[in-house]
Amino acid sequence: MSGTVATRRLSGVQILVEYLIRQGVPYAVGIPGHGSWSLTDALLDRTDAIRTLQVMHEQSAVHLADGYYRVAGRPLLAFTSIGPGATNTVIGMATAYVDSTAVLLMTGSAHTYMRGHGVLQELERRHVADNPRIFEPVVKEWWQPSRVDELPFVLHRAWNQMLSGRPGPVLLDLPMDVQAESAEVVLPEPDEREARGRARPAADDVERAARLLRAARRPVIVAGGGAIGAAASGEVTTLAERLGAPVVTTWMGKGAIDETHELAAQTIGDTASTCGNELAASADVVLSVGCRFTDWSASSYRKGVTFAIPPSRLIQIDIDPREIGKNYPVEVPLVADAKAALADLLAALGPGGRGDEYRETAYYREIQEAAWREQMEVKSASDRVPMTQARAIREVQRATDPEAIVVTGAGLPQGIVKQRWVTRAPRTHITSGGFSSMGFTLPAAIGARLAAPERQVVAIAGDGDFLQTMQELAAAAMLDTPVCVVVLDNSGWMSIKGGQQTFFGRTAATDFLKRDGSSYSPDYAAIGQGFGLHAEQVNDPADVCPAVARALATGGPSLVAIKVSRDLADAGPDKTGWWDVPISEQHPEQRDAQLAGRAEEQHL
Ligand SMILES: Cc1ncc(C[n+]2csc(CCOP(=O)(O)OP(=O)(O)O)c2C)c(N)n1
Ligand SMILES: [Mg+2]
Repeated sequence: MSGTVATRRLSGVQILVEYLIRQGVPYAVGIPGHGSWSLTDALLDRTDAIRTLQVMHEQSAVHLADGYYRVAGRPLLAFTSIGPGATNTVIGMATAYVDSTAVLLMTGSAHTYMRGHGVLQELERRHVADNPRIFEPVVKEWWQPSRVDELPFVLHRAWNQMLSGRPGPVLLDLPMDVQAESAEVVLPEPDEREARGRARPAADDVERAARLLRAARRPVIVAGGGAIGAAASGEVTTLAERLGAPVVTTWMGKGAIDETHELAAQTIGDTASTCGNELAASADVVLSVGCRFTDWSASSYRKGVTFAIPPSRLIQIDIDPREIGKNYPVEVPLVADAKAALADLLAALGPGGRGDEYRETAYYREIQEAAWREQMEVKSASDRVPMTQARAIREVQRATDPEAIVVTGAGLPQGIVKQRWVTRAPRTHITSGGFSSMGFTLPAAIGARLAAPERQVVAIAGDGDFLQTMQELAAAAMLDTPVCVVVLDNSGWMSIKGGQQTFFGRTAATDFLKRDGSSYSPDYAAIGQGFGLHAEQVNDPADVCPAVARALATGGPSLVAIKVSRDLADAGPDKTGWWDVPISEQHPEQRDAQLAGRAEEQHL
């Protein structure tokens, strides 16, 4: 073969652009600056194959790419200039890193021959061209090539690193001269470099797991983000039916099973479901599929609240060995791709009986009787005005198709949607789960819609979340991306206020107040209109569904602002678990409660 491979003379950024086109990347999203002039210039020559999208803040470029990946399972390029544009993306990369989603970020970097001299916007006092070290804890790997001819190698390494094993964001910090200079190169053939294949678990461990599951009387499957990332929802559901086991989900795992399935036992953790927690805590065997057992999902490890491991015996599937045994002792570790591990487990269990035989067990009746729905009705059916967020999202969902995508960021809406939105399919519940970033909702929703142009996309943001990236209404307007932004306006950071009240008995700096002490809210409908969107204000629960339906029917970007309750008792999701928040001696009552719970935690 040698001597027959075609070389091409390409600039650094042309190599990048041509490589992205070979990988089928449809969009490059970011804000140009002198640090990435060469890139935006090179993109101009390939508008036939890759489109440049503008956002109004670099954080949003990464959230948008992240939202796209969460829906499509394929990455985009996010790009920035050098310096502040680059550092603006850190929260986006951290969000992607914590939730194991793939984003390729290119930041501009000082010319190699001028590194350290103090190029405009260079960070150089501790190390020349030092931007990437800011990103070190939030990327799987980063590169700062010094020569153009390094780029083909760097790109196929970056691509595989981003997408193989446990996915994650990667950073290419590209010096301006390396962007501009040309070299004779061979572009990597994606096929020849692709790290295809699914890592399988050890066969003897699969046998042990199957034996444990066969003997289990109260098995529970815990589906995390890994189940969705590995496209293992079908296997999760089949295994649940084979075992008669309920499936509970974490934030990232919501959608791993159709939540109307009779074995779907809802979410687990502190703002989740009572049925999910009760079943998981009383399981004899817990099978976890790609979940980290965070404090939020595991009720800070307090025994018997969400889990009791031991005495429950844990079979843990994870692609990343560092998650195995991290928070609970493991009886059977299965270091593997979730889909492959579940397929092997199903094969080891052998053929079952009838598909719905599980319906005859007492355990099944218990799963069906778990009294959660009635409790949810209290807030979800409430007629009060200003309405509960629970009612608001019920009405929003009434206006949408079953396969609609819902997107949330931090705040009460994130917990409410986790607890009450009925998710029917994987990759339709998109949230900044592990890092729980505010400001995620709107830009990620734009990315979600670009990934699924045939789906309805509803971005449900708290006013605080929305106010962090609302400038992306401009991006939605310019792209004419039909996302429906629902702003739940309670004049404050109510989730934080609620926590203050619970844990400290008083609140501070969480209400949006005018100097006279009255509540402050911008006019969100006017803001939407100001950006050129169809926008409405809604105050009555009965008006929410028609307003959202009208907004979706416009076929363009839209905004529905909803006044929601500021009353802490009914503002947010029901607390269903336990969360360990350290409390000072100044609040003895709350501190005693915390210490009592802490004494029962199992992680030590
Ligand atoms: C970027 C960022 N800053 C701060 C926080 C801490 N935080 C979590 S929720 C929240 C308030 C969210 O307010 P809002 O979006 O209005 O929702 P609400 O709880 O009021 O319904 C804050 C400040 C965070 N998660 N992310
Ligand atoms: Mg709020």
